[in-house]
Amino acid sequence: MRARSALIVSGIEIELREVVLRDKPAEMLAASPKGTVPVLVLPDGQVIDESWDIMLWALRQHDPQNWLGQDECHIASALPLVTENDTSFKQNLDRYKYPERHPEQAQSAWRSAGEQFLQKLETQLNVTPFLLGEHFSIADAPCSPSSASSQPSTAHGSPAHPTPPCAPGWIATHHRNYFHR
Ligand SMILES: N[C@@H](CCC(=O)N[C@@H](CS)C(=O)NCC(=O)O)C(=O)O
Repeated sequence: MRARSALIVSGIEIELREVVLRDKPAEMLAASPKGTVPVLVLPDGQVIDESWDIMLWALRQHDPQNWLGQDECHIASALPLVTENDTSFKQNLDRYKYPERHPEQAQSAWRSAGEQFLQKLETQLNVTPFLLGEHFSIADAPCSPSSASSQPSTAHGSPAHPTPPCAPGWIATHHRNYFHR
């Protein structure tokens, strides 16, 4: 979603091909044998197959909403947050959502571990409207969908908990950016 939202915001035209992950097309695997999406194939044959790299590629060409900020420092500040989002937070979220696959700890322990990251985001969002300041940036786009998906759901067999911290207005901004263009 983050790669797609950066491509949308940048206004770069692409041909979108949806794939079924359990039946990956040979053309996709030929372009990127690691077998994860997104995969961006450029007209000259160059392949970019990490969502963060696709974001940077798109926004470095056209960044009308200034997601990249004034200089490289903005990107450097975003990176630790995005990395934590993609590694320990996603792992804790997944384990919280599917506790039957991870019986080594109680579901509440996965939840508490994940909440530490949400609390970090919330603390920053109490200071500034977005993670790196006054404007939606390259840090917000990757982190807000994961935070939104951390809202507990009984669909996954999880008991209903009070909503974990995370500014709903901030999550809504991401959805506005992405869905209403
Ligand atoms: N670090 C990669 C992670 C990509 C990733 O894991 N994508 C998932 C879908 S969200 C995937 O393609 N999984 C492969 C599969 O389910 O077979 C990125 O951000 O581009």
